[in-house]
Amino acid sequence: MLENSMLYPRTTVSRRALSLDGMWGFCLDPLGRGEKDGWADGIPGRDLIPVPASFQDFYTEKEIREFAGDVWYEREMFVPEEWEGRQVFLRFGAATHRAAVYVNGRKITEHEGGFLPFCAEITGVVRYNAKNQVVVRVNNELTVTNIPCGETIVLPDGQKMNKPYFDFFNYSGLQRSVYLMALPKEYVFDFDLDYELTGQDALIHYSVVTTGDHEVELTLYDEEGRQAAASMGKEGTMRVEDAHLWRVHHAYLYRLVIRILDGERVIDEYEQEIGIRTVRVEGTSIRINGEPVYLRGFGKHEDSDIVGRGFHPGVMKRDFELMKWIGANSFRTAHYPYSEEIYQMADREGFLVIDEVAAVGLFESLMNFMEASSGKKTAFFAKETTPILLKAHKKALEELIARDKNHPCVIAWSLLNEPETTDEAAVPYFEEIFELAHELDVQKRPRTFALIMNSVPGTCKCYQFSDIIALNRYYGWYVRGGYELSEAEALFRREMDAWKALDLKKPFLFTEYGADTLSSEHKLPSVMWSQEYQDAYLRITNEVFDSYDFVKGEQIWNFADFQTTEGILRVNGNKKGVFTRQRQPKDAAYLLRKRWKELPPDFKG
Ligand code: BDP
Repeated sequence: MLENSMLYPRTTVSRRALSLDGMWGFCLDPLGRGEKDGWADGIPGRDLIPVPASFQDFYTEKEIREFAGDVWYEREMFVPEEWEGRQVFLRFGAATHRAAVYVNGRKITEHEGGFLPFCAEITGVVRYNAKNQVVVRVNNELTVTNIPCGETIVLPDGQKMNKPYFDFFNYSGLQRSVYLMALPKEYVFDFDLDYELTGQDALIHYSVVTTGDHEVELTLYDEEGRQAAASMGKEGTMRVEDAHLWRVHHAYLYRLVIRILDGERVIDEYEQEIGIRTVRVEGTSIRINGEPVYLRGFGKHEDSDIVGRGFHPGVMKRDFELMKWIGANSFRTAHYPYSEEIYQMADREGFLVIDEVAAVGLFESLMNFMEASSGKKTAFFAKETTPILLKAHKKALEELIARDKNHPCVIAWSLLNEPETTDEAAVPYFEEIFELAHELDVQKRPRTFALIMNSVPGTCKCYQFSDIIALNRYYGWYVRGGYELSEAEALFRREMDAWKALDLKKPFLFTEYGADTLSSEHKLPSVMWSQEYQDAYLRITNEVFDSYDFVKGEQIWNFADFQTTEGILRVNGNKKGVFTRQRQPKDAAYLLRKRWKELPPDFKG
């Protein structure tokens, strides 16, 4: 079990949550001397930057944008007098990729892994009714022992540089919200929910973990605020009569209130919106509430101008509006867990989310998107350091499932993106990761991972672990692009025929396909990189999808253009977006809109 509760910070009758978002003091530590030089007591310089945000794109200096190493943040926080006697916590939505936190000069916690929240208790360290100082050291160096994988090299001039094994810019810093929280001593730590539909009613099987022994009460309210069910005890079942189900694009959210009681007195109260729905894979179907669904949507990124990977509610809102406009019903949180607010919005909007842990770059290459299509193999999991990586991966998975398990939008866990699977060494690694996901999820949601181009029948040793087979395929882009498109189609069909011959009786999903397209380029007849080519590519690809009954979804790469490491294959970023980075449509958006609006929701059953 995790040391700290992963529940989202909320203010209720018994809890307080104060946002520490805003301007923080900031400085780089190129010599890595901050610790020795006492920066835990206060950082040098007076530069201010916003939190949440990636630090990279504010500055005009290349050395800052590309900086690899420690950066330091600092701010004051006022702890109210009336919080004395409660438990006080600091909570970071994320610190990318690792952090050490100091309060009033004392180190209170460290955390590894850049895309999941962590808390630290600071009750014994803070001064009440007074200002307190928070200092955070954030390190953004990439390694092969933590996810996402990459390396950090030293250039001849002594500067460090990150070399990601993945195709997105290594944005970092305090990219999500920070909260100061007060909780009662005895509080709701965690809860699990599982659903069963019986006729018109629904059963909610639940268990609650608290930090004490007092009685627990659950009450469920419908959208009109009427009580829909209630129960006493830390474990049990609630029956919801005439249940409103959470459905794709028609979300119905109940409000679950969990109270710890001492007689009449409320010791703690926590609440969360929940949706009643089931998720099952049956044969080649993905079923929500027993009904088959064909997924259409995107692989996304948290990525936008100026704030980089920083959470921005305006960008989130625009993205959901565009996804609704185009007729999407789902997305994958490629290639890391997103900000919690995005899942809350998906719950509300009725989107299906494939929730991905940050296990990307588990294929040794700075251009795996190119090299895997040439058949390159790297025996990534045969490294001496693999056990350390596995440990970090498992910890991230545990944090991910604890954080996201009660979101109705989360219908599957994606446990890796494009790992090396051609070497036997991958097998025991996969076994552990896939088992852990099942163990931690009471709903036993389907597990998947995205297969890289060289992972095909005959070479891939790991697809059997997946409940849904997810393919990332680029026939017509990395493989036989341009005038060779017809050959690309033939090769694509040859691979699909090989999968068909295996008769796996599992749903297949395209978690990536796409073509880089510059919004500035039009060319008739089409050439690669033009908008016309993106359309031509999609027409062929869609025909292949529609020729195989077991293909139950398509999530195009990518929702929007996004920032990557610079290089000869990237024009100021990856341009496979259906929308530009500024969230305006390319021509392909209209083609997809037509298709996705026309396809029946349960296409191919
Ligand atoms: C795949 C990766 C994705 C890349 C994409 C591409 O999963 O992160 O951005 O291909 O090359 O290799 O566009």
